[in-house]
Amino acid sequence: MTISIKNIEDIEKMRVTTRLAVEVLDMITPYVQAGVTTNELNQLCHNHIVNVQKAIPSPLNYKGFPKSICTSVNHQVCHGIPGKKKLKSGDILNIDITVQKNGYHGDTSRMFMIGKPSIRAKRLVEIAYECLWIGIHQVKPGGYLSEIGKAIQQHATSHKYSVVREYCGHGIGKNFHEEPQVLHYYCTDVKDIILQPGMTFTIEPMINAGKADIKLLPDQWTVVTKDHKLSAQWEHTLLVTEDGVEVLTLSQGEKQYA
Ligand code: EYF
Ligand code: CO
Ligand code: CO
Repeated sequence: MTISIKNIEDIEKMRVTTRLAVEVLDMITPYVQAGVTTNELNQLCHNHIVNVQKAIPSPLNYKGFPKSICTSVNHQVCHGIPGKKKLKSGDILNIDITVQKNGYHGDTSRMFMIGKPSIRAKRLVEIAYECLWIGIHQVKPGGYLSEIGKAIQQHATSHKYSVVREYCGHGIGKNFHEEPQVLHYYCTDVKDIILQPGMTFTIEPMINAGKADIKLLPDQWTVVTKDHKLSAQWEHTLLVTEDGVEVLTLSQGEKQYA
């Protein structure tokens, strides 16, 4: 498969869908508190996407995934399945939202800190956010895809953190996952790609406080750190423009980073 280049009509539709994904994260934010279950957060997001946005939660039934959002708590790296456990003060949580509308997908995730997080947890969440933005700032037409992973890895390791290698960012558009794979580390084994205007993809680095090694829980979805140390992840959907990058899932509070 080749990398799809979006035309202006595609881009307009992606602007709509990516906005919806951001609005779900904004909607759910006041509910993310100690005592709430991730199942309850899933239900609120599902209802909003389906009933208010008249859209489709992309993860639901995707390759058999059983829920509408992913919720990954503490040492869970990604694809955490919402469940009955209540969030408690000190937890860190990633909520990952992908919405489909008018045939296009938009994908974004944020970290939430419940109550009073430890200094360690807060620092990991902050550095993971910096990793995302350092990756975004490598994106420009004529630039190399590999620069994204190189910069993210450099920043993470300079803070003694590690980068998960098994999961990556991805092209997105008419499909939830398209080419290219966006590695969050530097790898000389894969053919590099020159970025072109109209490419749309996510950057979503998973940054571990300990070692990079991960394992899959018996539920076959939830990815956790092998050493049970904390993990943090943030995600944006991006468009390569004629003169740089547009962060399609930019939120109000982030304008100063773009
Ligand atoms: C071990 C799935 C889960 N895949 C990717 C299916 O891009 C995503 N988030 O930014 C993303 C979200 C989900 C997802 C939700 C469900 N899946 C496939 C293969 C393995 C897996 O978990
Ligand atoms: Co996502
Ligand atoms: Co994604």
